[in-house]
Amino acid sequence: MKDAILNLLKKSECSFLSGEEISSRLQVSRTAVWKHIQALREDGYTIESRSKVGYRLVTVPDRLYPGEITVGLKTRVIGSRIVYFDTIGSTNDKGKELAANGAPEGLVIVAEEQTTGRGRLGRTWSSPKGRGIWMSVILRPEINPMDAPKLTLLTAVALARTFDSYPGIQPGIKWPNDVFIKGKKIAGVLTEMNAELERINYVVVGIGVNVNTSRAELPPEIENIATSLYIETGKSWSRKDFLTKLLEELEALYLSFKMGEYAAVVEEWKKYSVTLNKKIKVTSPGVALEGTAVDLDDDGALIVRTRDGSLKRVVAGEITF
Ligand code: BT5
Repeated sequence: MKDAILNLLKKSECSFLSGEEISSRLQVSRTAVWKHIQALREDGYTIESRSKVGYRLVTVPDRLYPGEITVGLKTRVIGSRIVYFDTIGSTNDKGKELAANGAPEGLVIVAEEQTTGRGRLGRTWSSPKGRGIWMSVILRPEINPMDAPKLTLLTAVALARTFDSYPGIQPGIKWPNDVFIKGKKIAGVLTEMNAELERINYVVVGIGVNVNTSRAELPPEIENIATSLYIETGKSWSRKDFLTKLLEELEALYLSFKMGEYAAVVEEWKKYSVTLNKKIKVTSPGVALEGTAVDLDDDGALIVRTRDGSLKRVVAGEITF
């Protein structure tokens, strides 16, 4: 009901809508309308009220409320349900909990702030309140668990496409999961899954994007290696618009992936890559090698030419330049 009232106020744009009209259109009492208006105000909406005239929506808060996101969202699967938290430990942990309890594919968990945001291998992910997009998506692809890393690359491409739509922003993807702008990390992906030997139960794709974080808000340990859209452009951007575009790109890529069209994703990944043709060091469980990143194969594995000229295939791990 709260969302229905909000939508009516949005539709009437700057003009006043009487309490009587709202109550008759939505078949609720005037008192109920008033209570929901109060609740919307508590959520941060500025609603002007004039006696005998009615209510008028003045400003919308900078929040990632599901009602705000779904209104203009053109997806079928990704974001078909959005679960919102003001503050949470980690959206990936919540995603795993909900997925284990049967949450459907496409459910998105989004939070204004994470208190224990995670990167890979137990690293921390800084997630200050209201400054970025800290979200997770539940997927249930019918693929071999060995193919799950492809989802990380696919998500990185969705992120790169989204950044690409911002004026003057040229995103680069560092294998496997980082998005960089001018040599600094602006977004990361953490893919976690629950699987049996040959079957995936669920995948939780966690995405962190620095949108409006200022330099002063970056923790000292990352201030020289991280950036945000705000730092790069000198102005704030709508997190809602970024999230909407990202969910749409993610859905387009995921649906074509499910149809078996992964080669095009790999090609696009290569186009955005800042890893290929660079001298790199790779560390992954049980592997440590140096060489030149020469290609990404059709499965999304990195092909590295080592000093002796041999080609090595790396499916997961960490690279440094
Ligand atoms: C990642 O790990 O890049 C994956 C980040 C995924 C974060 C999302 S937010 C929503 C969801 N819920 C979670 O709990 N996590 C996911 P990795 O490649 O391991 O990089 C981690 C490293 O990036 C850290 O050790 C820092 O050096 C750096 N870092 C931390 N916070 C950052 C930030 N906000 N922006 C840029 N770099 C950051």
